[in-house]
Amino acid sequence: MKDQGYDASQIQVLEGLEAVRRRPGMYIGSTSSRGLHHLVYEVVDNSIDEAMAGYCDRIDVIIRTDNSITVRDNGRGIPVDIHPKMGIPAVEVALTTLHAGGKFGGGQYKVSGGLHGVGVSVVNGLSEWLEVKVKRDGNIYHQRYERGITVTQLKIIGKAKGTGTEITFKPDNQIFEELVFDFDLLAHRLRELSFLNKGVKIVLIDERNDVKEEFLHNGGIVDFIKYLNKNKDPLHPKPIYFTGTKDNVSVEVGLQYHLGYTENLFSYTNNIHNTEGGTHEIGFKTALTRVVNDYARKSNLLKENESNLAGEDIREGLTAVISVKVPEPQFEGQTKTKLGNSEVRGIVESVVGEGLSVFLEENPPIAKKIVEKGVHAFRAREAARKARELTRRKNALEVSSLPGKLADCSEKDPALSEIYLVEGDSAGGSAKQGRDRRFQAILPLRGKILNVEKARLDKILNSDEIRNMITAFGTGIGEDFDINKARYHRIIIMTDADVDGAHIRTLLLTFFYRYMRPLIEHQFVYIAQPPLYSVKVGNKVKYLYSDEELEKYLANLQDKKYEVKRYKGLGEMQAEQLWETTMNPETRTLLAVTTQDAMAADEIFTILMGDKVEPRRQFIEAHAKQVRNLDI
Ligand code: 0RA
Repeated sequence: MKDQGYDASQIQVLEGLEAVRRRPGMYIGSTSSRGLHHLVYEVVDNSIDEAMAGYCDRIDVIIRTDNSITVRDNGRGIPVDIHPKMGIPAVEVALTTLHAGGKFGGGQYKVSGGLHGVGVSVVNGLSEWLEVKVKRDGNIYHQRYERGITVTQLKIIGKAKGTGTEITFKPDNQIFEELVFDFDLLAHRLRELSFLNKGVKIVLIDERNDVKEEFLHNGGIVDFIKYLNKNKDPLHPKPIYFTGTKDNVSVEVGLQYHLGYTENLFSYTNNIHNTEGGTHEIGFKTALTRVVNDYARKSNLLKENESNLAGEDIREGLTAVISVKVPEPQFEGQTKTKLGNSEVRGIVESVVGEGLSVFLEENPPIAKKIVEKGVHAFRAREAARKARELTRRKNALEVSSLPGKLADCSEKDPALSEIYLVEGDSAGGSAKQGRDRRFQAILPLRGKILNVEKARLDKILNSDEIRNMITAFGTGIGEDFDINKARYHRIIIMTDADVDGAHIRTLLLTFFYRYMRPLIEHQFVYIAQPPLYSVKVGNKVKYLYSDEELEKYLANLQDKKYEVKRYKGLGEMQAEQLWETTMNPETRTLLAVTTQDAMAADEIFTILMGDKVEPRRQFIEAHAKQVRNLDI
């Protein structure tokens, strides 16, 4: 009887994980680098669940030299007893059955998950091999799987002190296009998790080059806010923090104002970043606007005849983190990252409303500063609106409103058109000659474009370079931005491979990020990759795009005679060369700019362009080499 049951369930298992292998994208989004890293997050999420249940305070993530990954925790250990229906150990059920994750423990309240939470079996199915070790009841249990199929029975392999789970897996090269893990990417997510789960120590070890980083934040999201604002000048010394629980929904909110103008709101549900916001964010905004306006009136900082401050005025220069834990989260929106649970709105609103009223009453000097900042923002917004109307009217009056420097393409379909933003007039000239004018437009940009971090919208609009870009793109800017009016669906930044070029590129990205964000969200923005070297052997020329590439190529040349040329700027390249190496869609490489990581982007932008000189200098020195491939 038992054997029969085992067979039947094994068939089910094979069918389940076969489906995962046939359509991996359905389960982990993609089989590119992003999907690869998703595997790690999936396994770590399970340990985080164990931590949130209060049984685990340490998680180690190890990148092995063969690019396999170990995730180890000191939780209770995945149960090893025989599953009554399946007739195999519970741990084997968890690893070989689709959607079994977390559900087999009985009455387990699994808070993590959502977008992730597809279960460790998916990771198993997509791994060349996976080994699990469980420490429970004084024993170490071990089992191995290959491409999701059990290849050894669960065995005791030693004595254990304490309890825990250790999973090591090697992503399958039959599935993934990319197999190399990125330390910084993993570090970023693990740091985020450590902020969101205070007291859990997460250690990331890279055995490929002996690097180790530890994340532990007993201050939780208060530490998170400090981290986000570390290169900013705060308006008040300490982040403000509220917490509360109602109907099984727990809410944590941290916020701190800084002297800059940007609003940075990060919302999370069950540790998942909600890039599209949702009901928790609406509840937060509603409470903030109401309480600050009430306070402003009560304390006479807003006069009777003055209108209320708008939400966006009150959020200028605000960094906030909203973290909710919801038993059954519902996600909506284009990328399924928008929290939809309607009950959460009121809960967050009341936690923030009550907490903030008390805080403002008890801290009048800070309250006054916050209100004054809002009033200031309100006036600046009015000024910007007037400036915008002025530019709009001016444009309408001009006969041909496209900038004179723009060499437009003849194609009229935006989906087929691209524009190169080229550093310098001389490179701009080569690009104009080298391009395919049917679908490639060229806009040369001169000098250092305005430093957008320091300036307000009304000032930015005064810059010729910026106005040329806005007109060429056709989209408008800020509140008026309309992606449907974009004249090109590819906007390609082409700068020199030196520090100045990196700086201009970052300035442009900052500008897009702050004022034309949908361009980035729709993946309209790209970075061109001009070669760094050419090597001439006889009359053959080979272009190389990095130092490593050059080294490899030269090593293979052995005794042949060759001539290396290093390109310092695009201007040194002939028009045909520029076409061949950097602009020809058949042969070029473009880096797509993503918002995958608004937080890291903001950090880099702020460091590179904020008012503080020292962190900027340090950053440029540390990253001058990599900055070429900045993927923000
Ligand atoms: C279900 C029940 C129990 C623990 C776990 C799952 C568990 C799963 C993972 C995955 C990675 N680390 C984990 N740690 C624990 C509890 C069983 C009990 O009552 O002891």
